[in-house]
Amino acid sequence: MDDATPPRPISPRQDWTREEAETFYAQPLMDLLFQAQSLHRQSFDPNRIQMSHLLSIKTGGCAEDCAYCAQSGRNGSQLPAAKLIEVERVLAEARRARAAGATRYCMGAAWRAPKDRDMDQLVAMVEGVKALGLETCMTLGMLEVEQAQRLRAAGLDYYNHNIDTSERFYPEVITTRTFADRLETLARVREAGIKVCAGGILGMGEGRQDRIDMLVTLATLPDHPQSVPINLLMPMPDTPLAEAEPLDPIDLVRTIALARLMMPRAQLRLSAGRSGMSDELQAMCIFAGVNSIFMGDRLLTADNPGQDADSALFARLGLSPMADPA
Ligand code: SAM
Ligand code: DTB
Ligand code: SF4
Repeated sequence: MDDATPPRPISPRQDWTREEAETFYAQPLMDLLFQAQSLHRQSFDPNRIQMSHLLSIKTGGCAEDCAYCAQSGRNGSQLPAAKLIEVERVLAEARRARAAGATRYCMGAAWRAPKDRDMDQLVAMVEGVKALGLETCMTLGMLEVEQAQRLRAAGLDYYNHNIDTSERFYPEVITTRTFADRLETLARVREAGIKVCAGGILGMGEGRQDRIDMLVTLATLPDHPQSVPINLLMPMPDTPLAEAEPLDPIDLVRTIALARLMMPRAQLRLSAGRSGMSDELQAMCIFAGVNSIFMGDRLLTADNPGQDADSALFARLGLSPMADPA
């Protein structure tokens, strides 16, 4: 593509190539941001943010070796393994989250995969949260076909399962399961009729091409994921990535803008890492196409800005939550 003909995104498409994506990513930032924001406005109110709430329903002692994760039993982290929590605790938290303006409730477990003996309790959590009028989301690791079908029948709206990075870089981050395993679970989720939430982490030492390739993989799935979380690595003590070189924040913004251009209708969530970001950087991410965040002062094990900081951010930027707090 020559300089005289700026690339024109046509949406939504599933035939993205690496070269085309690279052309968008490498443009002058103002051009990239303008395109992303223009497309964003065709599908979303630019001043409204969807709020999700995250709860760890089973913490620590995970069998996988994800190099970024505080919950891996294989990393040096001291986090003790807990049991799956009681349904009532999940529902009490969900009521609080709803009152604070959340519209989606995400339940995360530090598992390689759920065991069949846990399914009744998981089903009860989905049914209970759904009955509160919240959208339901779970992230439990790999799923069998029957497990996906049971969760769907219980009312599960979304399943989060991240590809995390490019296929090339993936083995440098996780060795206990493959990129293909991840795609297989995503296919089972999609085929069960559950909406797909899939994204990744930036700032793990990957290169620009890895960030682009990750988005190309997501945007060339049989359907675009309905929800795409972009996490900025939160370096956790005693993990192999504890001392990772911080990402240039402009690369975070470029990646978000590219995700918005490639998956124009997806909910794009600025997930982990907001607690280390300035209001100005968050504002740029939102301008680039973010329209969803996690609210509350905790993610799974790590800190999140919390309600006071987010209310101040929203006031400074003139944003409002998708649902008004009760
Ligand atoms: N165990 C399940 C799994 O990995 O599929 C679900 C929970 S796992 C913690 C969900 C996602 O959180 C990971 O795929 C990763 O993208 C993100 N994540 C975990 N630790 C993180 C960290 N320290 N910084 C940023 N993102 C992180
Ligand atoms: C996602 O992509 N980010 C969330 C959610 N999916 C489950 C998790 C972020 C975890 C951050 C690190 C922690 O809390 O331990
Ligand atoms: Fe386990 Fe998920 Fe953490 Fe990987 S990211 S170690 S699968 S909890």
